[in-house]
Amino acid sequence: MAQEAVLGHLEHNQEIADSGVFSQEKGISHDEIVNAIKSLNGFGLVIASDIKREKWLLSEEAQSYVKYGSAEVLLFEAVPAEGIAKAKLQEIVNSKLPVDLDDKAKSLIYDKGWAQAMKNKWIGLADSQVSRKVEHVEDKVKDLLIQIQNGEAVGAKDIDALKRRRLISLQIWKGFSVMKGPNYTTTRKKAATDLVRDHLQRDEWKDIEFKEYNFLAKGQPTEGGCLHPLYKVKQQIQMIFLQMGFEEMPTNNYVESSFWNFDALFQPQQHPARDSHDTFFLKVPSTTNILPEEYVERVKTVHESGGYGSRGYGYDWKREEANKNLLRTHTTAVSTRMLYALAQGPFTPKRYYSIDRVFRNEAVDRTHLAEFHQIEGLICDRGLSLGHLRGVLEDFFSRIGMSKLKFKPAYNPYTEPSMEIFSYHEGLKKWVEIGNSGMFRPEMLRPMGLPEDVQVIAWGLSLERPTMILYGIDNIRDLFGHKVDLSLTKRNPICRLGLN
Ligand code: FB9
Repeated sequence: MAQEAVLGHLEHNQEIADSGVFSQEKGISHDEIVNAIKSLNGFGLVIASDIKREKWLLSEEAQSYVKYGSAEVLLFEAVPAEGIAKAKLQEIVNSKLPVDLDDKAKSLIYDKGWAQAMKNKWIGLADSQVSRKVEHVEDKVKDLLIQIQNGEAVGAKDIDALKRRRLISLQIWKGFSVMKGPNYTTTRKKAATDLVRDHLQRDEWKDIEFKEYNFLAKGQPTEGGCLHPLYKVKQQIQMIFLQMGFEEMPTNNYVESSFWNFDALFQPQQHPARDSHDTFFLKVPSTTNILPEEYVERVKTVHESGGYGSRGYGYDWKREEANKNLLRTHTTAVSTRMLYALAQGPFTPKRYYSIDRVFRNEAVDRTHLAEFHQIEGLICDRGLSLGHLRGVLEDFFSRIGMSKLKFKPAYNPYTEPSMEIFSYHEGLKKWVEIGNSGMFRPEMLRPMGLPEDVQVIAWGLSLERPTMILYGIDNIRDLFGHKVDLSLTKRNPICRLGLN
């Protein structure tokens, strides 16, 4: 319709002088007229010349100044010659404004008027009393805005001053003037997009007009599956473990007994972490009944009276406590099972890793949910020391792109010594806690049956923390859980951990 209107007008007229005026005369939107002109110009049916007009638009605040006077003049006129208490001034200014103006607008006009009148040194304030500093003022701002509204020229300095007060903004209008082009015709054949059988059969192909290919057109977005950022970071970290010779541990049991999750790790039964405020215990089935009885006895003994150089905790260890089922609070429960299994046969050194969900009944906030994915690595070998632990941590974290590490003594019930791990994050310009580590205690390893000279070094971190930092996500609910925006999954970039 727009193309026909343009071509039809040029049949009896020399030109379309202004596409904006033309669109109003024809009752067709200017955007449609512009698109039609561009298309006709592209095929030489018309010749289009750019028109550009600049127009200053008044803001709502400026329009109220044109009606009621500028804020500073309203404020000045509200101050009587004998002065007035500041507390009463706003009431007087408001009384000069229309009643239907909302309170927020009135308050804005008062605040701006006060600031400008003080800046102009029209008023003064002493002991909460406002007084006039000049006898008379002119409302230059209102006059300038009326000039602009009438399309009259205004000096550059005045324009800048009004722009700085956000009273005016520049509107740039672009349009075309149009004349007949070399290929002008009054009616335009619909451009064909493909050469088809009919064109060839009916000899039309000779003078068909084909639509131009738009090589810049974006292809249809491909729908399909996308990998979640957590999964992508997990894959990268798995590759690092595998490159370092680690084997994955079977973590396909969220439900665990308190025995494997706590007791076997020498975590005392009265430890606060074993309280239902920190741990999710199961109602059904509430207890386990399959535990390696001989090993359980050794664990009971080490808790009550120690052994292997330890004096134990000296409390009455209860089997029913160990039988309680829970959602594992750490993947170290799996590490314990793996080390116990390793101790049942002739000892061979092992490197194990796991990355899977763990559950903690803790207060949730922007960076913590009641569950997270724990990353854990361990090395079990003869004669390992803290030096080996530091070495493997330097190697592991450098592969994630964190080479500047610091270690801080820490406490874990099942490791001694233990260290918190920190790295200097160049992006965040600060030291970031990146994990925890330690050497499993003899009270944990010896009851399993591992030889006296075998040590285990281990460390852990979360999958969510590095993922949130790498993908710039500051609320864990935007990463994990039922409120995740699936488009985040579709648009997030590939994961490239610092490859050292
Ligand atoms: O992941 C953690 N921080 C982290 C890790 C990587 C990272 O990479 C960025 C790209 C640069 C950034 C941050 N942390 C461990 C440290 C803190 O976030 C901490 O506040 C939260 N921790 C979790 C536990 O909190 C309930 C992270 C989680 C954690 C802590 C300890 C272990 C595992 C996970 C462990 C262990 C362990 C210790 C000894 C032996 C075996 C396992």
